[in-house]
Amino acid sequence: MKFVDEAVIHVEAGSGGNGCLSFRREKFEPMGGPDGGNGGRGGSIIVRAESAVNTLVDFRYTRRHRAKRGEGGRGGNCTGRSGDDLWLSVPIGTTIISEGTEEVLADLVEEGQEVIVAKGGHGGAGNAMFKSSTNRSPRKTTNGVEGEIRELRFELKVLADVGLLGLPNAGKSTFIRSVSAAKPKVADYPFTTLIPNLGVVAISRHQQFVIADIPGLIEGAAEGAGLGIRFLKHLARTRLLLHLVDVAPMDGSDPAESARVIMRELEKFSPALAGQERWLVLNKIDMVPEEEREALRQRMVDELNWKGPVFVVSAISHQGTDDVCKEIMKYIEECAFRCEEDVEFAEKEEQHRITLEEEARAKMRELAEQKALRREQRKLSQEEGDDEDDDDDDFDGPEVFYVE
Ligand SMILES: Nc1nc2c(ncn2[C@@H]2O[C@H](COP(=O)(O)OP(=O)(O)OP(=O)(O)O)[C@@H](O)[C@H]2O)c(=O)[nH]1
Ligand SMILES: [Mg+2]
Repeated sequence: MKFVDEAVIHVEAGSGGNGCLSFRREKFEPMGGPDGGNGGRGGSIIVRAESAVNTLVDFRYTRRHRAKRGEGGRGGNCTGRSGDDLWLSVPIGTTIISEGTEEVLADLVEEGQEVIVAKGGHGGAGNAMFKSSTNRSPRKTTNGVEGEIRELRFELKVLADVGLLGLPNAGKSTFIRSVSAAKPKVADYPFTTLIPNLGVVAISRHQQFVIADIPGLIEGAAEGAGLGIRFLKHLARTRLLLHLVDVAPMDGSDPAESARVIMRELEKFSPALAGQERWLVLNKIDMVPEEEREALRQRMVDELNWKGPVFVVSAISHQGTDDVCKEIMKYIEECAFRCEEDVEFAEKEEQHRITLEEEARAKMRELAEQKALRREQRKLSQEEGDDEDDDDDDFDGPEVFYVE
């Protein structure tokens, strides 16, 4: 199944049915009075978050969604049948944005959470409604109200507490494999991971957190190089980032410089994301002789002028990974506790999240515009006889799944 994290759809709620014009005419009641019923209500369109849904791919194939209109009223004071509501299921973590105005209509982050995105129109009034002491036989009716019509954008961001960051081959997938039951593919070539993978890390029966492994970043990612930064937006809802650095890269490159590459890309993508709590995790330490490890750690801290927490691990042999997870759990619990106790802190967190999402959205838009421009230019040059392939940034792959 394709992993799709964005879709634009068109929704049309049903219009209300029209009111009916009718008079009661029966054998011994020739002047029975008005009995035209009201029209039924039009169906609304409701979006609901469901854990059984993992991708927005269905909305790529079906873009128009229409709810039924209400039926017209009938004689004998019969109200028309209401149009059925239309339910659209989306994955948990989907944000609904009004295309054009960019207004965020809803953020569906819990199972079963739902929102009406287009309201069905009211039914029109039948002539029976207009009967009064002065007008006993009204011929007036009203038509049903039009249902709401909207262009919506769905944006899915996976929900994780912790996000993994790093160059390709840093060992992100190996790390998530070693600490959770998730089993993303691991290989010694770059860009093994093409879509986000989520894993649940269980510290104890009641203590667990979700960790997200996203495709590796490379220099120039903010300008669209490699798989680009489209997956960075999935880190927008994390509390903590783990920056994995390969301390013994096969190409002999400098680990400190590799770390700086990621930091620069992060900064370009979103200063808010770059400013988020981030821990340095020096991976593949099994490749470094034991007596050199402390010196290496110190050198990295000095060169990067690193002030935050640093961990030294070997994801492949589980060395040090449990310690990282325990510290993460502690940090997440402290954050959650502070959010409950300290209103100011909670507000600051919320504001940070809003800024981050705005920055991420602006960056994605900028990249999409650049891409459209490039496509346009390519089209022009193709018309002039140049034939280059069009690139497509949809990835085929399994859906995002939680593994416990
Ligand atoms: N020696 C050693 N090798 C490791 C360690 N962690 C990962 N590797 C190896 O590094 C290579 C890349 O690991 P991955 O986990 O696929 O790296 P990644 O960061 O997920 O890479 P992308 O998905 O391409 O971004 C694989 O060959 C792993 O076996 C480690 O702690 N020690
Ligand atoms: Mg990977």
